[in-house]
Amino acid sequence: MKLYTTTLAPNPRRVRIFMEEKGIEIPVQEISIMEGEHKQEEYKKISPSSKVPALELDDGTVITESMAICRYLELLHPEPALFGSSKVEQAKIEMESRRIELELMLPIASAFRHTHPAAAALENPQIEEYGIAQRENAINRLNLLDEELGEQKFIAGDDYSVADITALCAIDFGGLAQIEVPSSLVNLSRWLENMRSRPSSAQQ
Ligand SMILES: N[C@@H](CCC(=O)N[C@@H](CS)C(=O)NCC(=O)O)C(=O)O
Repeated sequence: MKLYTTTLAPNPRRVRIFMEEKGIEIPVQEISIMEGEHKQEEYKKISPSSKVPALELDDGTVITESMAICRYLELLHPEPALFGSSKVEQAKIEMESRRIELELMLPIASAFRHTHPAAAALENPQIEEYGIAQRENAINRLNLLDEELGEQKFIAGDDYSVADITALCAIDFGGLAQIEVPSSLVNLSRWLENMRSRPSSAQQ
């Protein structure tokens, strides 16, 4: 197997943290998005939509989409279960993962892509007004997350899961889009400190 990854990009980081939590080691190949390597023909043969990460299996099968890669790895290495064990846990983790992806990660990524000069090559045209509106959406979602984390230790309940990994990667990436967690959000700040204290968070 080989994992195509980009350091500092939030989606590949989700996979790398997931692997670290499970103690999985896979050879990696770095793809530079900033240098446009993901748009070159060689990488397009691996990932036709020019997105990173991608996991290439030994038989040549390629899995893209970070959550599809993580699900595949969970099937190969079921413990610790990061997509939940019981039926209800699995449903709750799926629910919260989708909410975090659509309502937090996407607005943060859009804010970055439409406001940061370094992302101009990724978004043509860059629409700053749209980016600023997405920043507001992300901040509103951080407030809601703070309320939710007043009721439970982790994003999807009592246990650490892939939903926490997605939220951490989204929030850490937010700095590039001028989205920071206000210190007044004490529940979210506590959760963030907890996440950043896990050795897996060193994966970039
Ligand atoms: N839904 C995909 C998103 C993949 C994605 O957008 N990756 C970014 C890096 S975080 C990328 O490849 N961007 C390059 C581009 O958009 O040109 C996933 O979860 O893997």
